[in-house]
Amino acid sequence: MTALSADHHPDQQFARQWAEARSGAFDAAFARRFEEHFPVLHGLFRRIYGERADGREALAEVVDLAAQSWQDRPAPLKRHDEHRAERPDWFESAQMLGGVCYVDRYAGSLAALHEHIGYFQELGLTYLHLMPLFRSPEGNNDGGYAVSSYREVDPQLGTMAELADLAAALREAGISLVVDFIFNHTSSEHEWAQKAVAGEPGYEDFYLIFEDRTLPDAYERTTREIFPDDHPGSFVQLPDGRWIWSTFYHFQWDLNYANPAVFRAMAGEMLFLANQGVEVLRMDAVAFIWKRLGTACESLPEAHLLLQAFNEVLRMAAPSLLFKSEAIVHPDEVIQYISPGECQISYNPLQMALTWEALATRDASLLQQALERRHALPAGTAWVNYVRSHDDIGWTFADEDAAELGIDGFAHRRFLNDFYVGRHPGSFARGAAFQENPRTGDARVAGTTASLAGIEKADAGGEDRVVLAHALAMSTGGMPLLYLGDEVAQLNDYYYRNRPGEAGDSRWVNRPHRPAESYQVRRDERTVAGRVFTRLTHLLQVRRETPEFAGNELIGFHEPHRSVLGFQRPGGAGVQARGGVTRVLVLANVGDDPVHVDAVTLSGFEVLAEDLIGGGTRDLREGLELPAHGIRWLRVS
Ligand code: OTU
Repeated sequence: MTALSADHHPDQQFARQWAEARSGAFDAAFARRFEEHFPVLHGLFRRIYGERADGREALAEVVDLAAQSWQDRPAPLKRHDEHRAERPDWFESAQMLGGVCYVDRYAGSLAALHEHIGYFQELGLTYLHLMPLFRSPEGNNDGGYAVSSYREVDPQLGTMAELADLAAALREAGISLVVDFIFNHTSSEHEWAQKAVAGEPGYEDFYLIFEDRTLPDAYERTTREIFPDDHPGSFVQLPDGRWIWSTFYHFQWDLNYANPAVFRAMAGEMLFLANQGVEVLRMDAVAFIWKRLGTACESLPEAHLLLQAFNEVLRMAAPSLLFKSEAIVHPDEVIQYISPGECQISYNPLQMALTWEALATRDASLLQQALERRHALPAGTAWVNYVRSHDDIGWTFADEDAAELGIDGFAHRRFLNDFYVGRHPGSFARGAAFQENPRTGDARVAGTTASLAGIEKADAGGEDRVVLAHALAMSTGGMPLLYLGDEVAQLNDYYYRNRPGEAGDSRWVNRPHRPAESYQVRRDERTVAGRVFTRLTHLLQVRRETPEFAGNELIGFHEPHRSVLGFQRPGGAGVQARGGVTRVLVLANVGDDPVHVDAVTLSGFEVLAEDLIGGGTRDLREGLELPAHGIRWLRVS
């Protein structure tokens, strides 16, 4: 595909005239952004939809939606847009800290969440991801990832007005509200889905429905099975015998983005949410949104064009909103979604998986290699570094990278799965297998941080590993994201097996209810919860006070022990502008034995280093003791 920039587009004239015709109706702020973004959006539409007349119609409607949405945008949100524009790098600061929770499991309801804002501030949260909270089918709804209406909150959690209230209260407290935009699929109960199946004009092509198995068979020759426990392949059969594209659960039907009306409809839902005060949309399952016969139907070029086009729409009508990419795929693909014009922030699944890999093997080599090779990002973007999510851990490292270190990817994944589900002799972990596919040997692992790290099994290194994993997420560069409850070492919830609608999906093992008792004793260091909480909150405070942790720049630091991970953080432009010549040296020991880092290894630095975690000064001529699972943050020059 050629990169047709709008400026060189033969039909650029159309864009201009079109802009002029409309701009009379726009206020100055919108008109300015329209002029900047419309040509790009137009170019993207041409690349996605070609010359189709309905493509042009959809584009015109999208712009009308954007203009209307801007007009309707509440004044406080417009002020917030301006505020963000003054500091466009706000999300790269060392002050950023994310949290994630389920509304029902953490608080009960949207209204009840207000009571926890004080605690969120105590932790220092600046970003709160509420797990899917939209209307969804009864029973199994994939934890809300099957959406029946993007404009209605699940009545058990509250109302859309309450969501907007909560967004305002969070904003007031310095916390950005993040919600999922589940845009690859809707639930089978969504109005569009019902209309599509009924063949209602205008909706027939909203989904991918096939009369017989001919095309599904052809597609399935190259697609991957994502939820094989639910159904084989990528399609499910409708009661009338037809087949519909269903990448995930059988009740999640993939939208057909080859139809421009789908883009228009989803742009409308996105703009609606932006005006409720949502500041970040977590773009769910980005890799899957475009299909082409003969390909894996993942991460196709059009998936990127669609995200860029959505991004242009938002830039016009809700300029401060960010997209967060959820691409849990090969690292070469993950990186492609991250740019200021596509997704400004992204989960960092590689660092997450390799942190667990290093803890299991007691060897930091693969993680060290990934940080040196795959951590860099374009300016104006940031990683979201998490220790675990509500999902499984997928071992998404690149086989090529592993091979360089003499590791066979397939065998290593098998080892990691066995290790983390506790099948490997001597394993400290208590995890559950997710979507084990006997045909391909593929599997993933679910479990809370504390259970995977050894606390549930009362392993001596358990608490240290929880702290170590979080310390890495706080220091490699990017925003750390805490799964709320993990800071008080919550354990697996095995009761999901007795809850209908959850029993068949082992990810529920790592989605416990708010651990109220652990929170109560979080100041009591005689308890596990108290010790983990005290150590983690200390690290969080140090991170906030360490400007070198802003931004994303990372330089590897080689320490000869295989169990030691080393890197330096020079800090962002802000630190350098203040004439800073300091950096933070991070050393972490993933092994079960202490390590002595000798003076020669540290001889490139001035002799005195500031120990940011332990306090005081270290004389590097004496070398450094790194305890088992120990971490050091040293300000060096
Ligand atoms: C996402 O994850 C969500 O995080 C899951 O909770 C949902 O079930 C799913 O989408 C469907 O909406 O397969 O196991 O990147 O790994 O998008 C998690 C590819 C998933 C997938 C990811 C997906």
